Amino acid sequence: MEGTIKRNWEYICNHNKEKTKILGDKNVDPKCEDNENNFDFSVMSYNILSQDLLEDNSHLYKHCQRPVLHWSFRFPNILKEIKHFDADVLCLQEVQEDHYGTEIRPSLESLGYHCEYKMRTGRKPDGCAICFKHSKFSLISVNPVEFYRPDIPLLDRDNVGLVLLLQPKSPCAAFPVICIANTHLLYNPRRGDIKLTQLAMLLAEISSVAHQKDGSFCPIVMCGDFNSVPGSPLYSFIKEGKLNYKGLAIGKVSGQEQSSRGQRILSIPIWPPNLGISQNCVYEVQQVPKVEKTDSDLTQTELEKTEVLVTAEKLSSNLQHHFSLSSVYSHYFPDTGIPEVTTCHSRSAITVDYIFYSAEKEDVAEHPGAEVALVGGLKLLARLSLLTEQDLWTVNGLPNENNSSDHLPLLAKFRLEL
Ligand code: KL2
Repeated sequence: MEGTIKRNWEYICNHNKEKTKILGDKNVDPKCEDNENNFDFSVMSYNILSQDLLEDNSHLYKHCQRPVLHWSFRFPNILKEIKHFDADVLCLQEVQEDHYGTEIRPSLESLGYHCEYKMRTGRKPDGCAICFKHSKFSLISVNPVEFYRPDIPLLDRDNVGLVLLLQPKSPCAAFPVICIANTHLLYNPRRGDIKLTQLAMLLAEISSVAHQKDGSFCPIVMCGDFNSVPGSPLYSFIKEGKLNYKGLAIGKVSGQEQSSRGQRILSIPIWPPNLGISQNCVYEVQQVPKVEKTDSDLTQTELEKTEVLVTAEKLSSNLQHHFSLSSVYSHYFPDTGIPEVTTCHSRSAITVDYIFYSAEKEDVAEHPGAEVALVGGLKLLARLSLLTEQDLWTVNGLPNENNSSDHLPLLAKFRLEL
C-alpha cells in the first residue's frame, strides 16, 4: 500500500513591509470569518489530466500501476480531493467534455458549485472550467477566450482561456467585484512565440473584464497551467509586467527543456497588428472606417480613438502589462532551496501551474516606481504547501493510488479588505 504525503497549510503573515513570513503549520488559522471589512475566499487551480490526453501520451505514465490510470478509478479520487479542500473557486484544466457533461459538472453542482466551461477549439475535446460556490459569489459575466485565429498563421493552436467577473456575496458589506481567469497555455516547449501571444490575449481580456468605470481594475486572480517554469522569460513577464525579448530564442521562452530546436529568434513584434492587441497587452481601439464618414459625422469619442491610432506605438521589443501580479507560491522550499513541483511524470517534475493575484499595496514594494495601473488588492492568507520531486517518487510519482492526476492541486486563501 502506497502512503499518502501530507501537504501542510502555510499561514502567511504579511502585515509588515519586509519579506513575507511563513507562520508555519501550527493550525493557527487567523479566524477567516467574513465581517464588514473582510471577505475571505479560497481558490484551487488543478489540472485534472484528461483521460484522452493520458491515453495519447501513455509513454509518460509507464511508471504507474495500470488500474490507477482508469478514469473510473481517478475521478472519485479527484472529486474526493475537491470536496475535502472545499475551495470557493475552482480553476480546472484538462476537463474533458464528455466527462464534464456526464460526471464532473453534475458532481460539482451537487457540492454547491456553479460551473462555467470553455472547450478547446479543434479536435482535442478538453477545456478549462471555473466553478464557484453559489453561497459565496454571484456571476456578473462569462468571457471565454479562444487563442486560435484562422486569419493569423502564428495562432494555429487550439488552447483557450476563461475569465469570469464575480460579485462577492456578503451580508455585511458591498465588496468590489473580483476577476477570476483560468487558462492552459500551449505545451510545445519550442513555441514560446505562440505561448507569449496566448498570454497577451488572456491579459487583454482580463484588462477589458476587470476594468472599472473610474479607470482602475478590480482585484484579479489568474490561475492555470502556463507550461512555463519559474524564472523563465514568460514567467518573469507575468511577475515583472515587462519583458524585453530582443534576441530571445522561441525555445527559451518557457524554460521547460533545453532544446536544440526552436532556436529561431522572436520576431519584433511577436504577433501581427491585425490581432488587435497592443504591446501593452490591451485591446486596441478598432480602426474607425475613414471612407464614407466626414469629420462632422464622427462623434467626439470616435475622433479621440482615431488620434490614438495616429500616435501608433513605436516598434520595440518591449512587452508590458498593467497589472502587478504576485505568485501564491515561491517555487523553492526556503530551508533547502529544493524546487517545488506541480507536475510529475516519467519525463519531468517541474512547476508549470500557478495562482497569480493582484496583491494589496504593501505586498508590491518589490516594484517601486513601476508603471502599474491602480489594481484592487488581495491579501494572501495561506497556501497549501507543494512537494518536491523526491517526495512524489516515494509514492511512485503521479498519478498514483491517492493522487489521480499528473499535477497537484494548488490552493490559496485570500482576503479582500474594504
Ligand atoms: O504539460 V501539460 O501535458 O500542462 O500537463 O499540457 C499538455 C501536456 C497537455 C495538453 O496539450 O497534454 C500534454 N509530450 C508530453 N506531453 C504532452 C505532449 C507531448 N508531446 N503533447 C501534449 N502533452
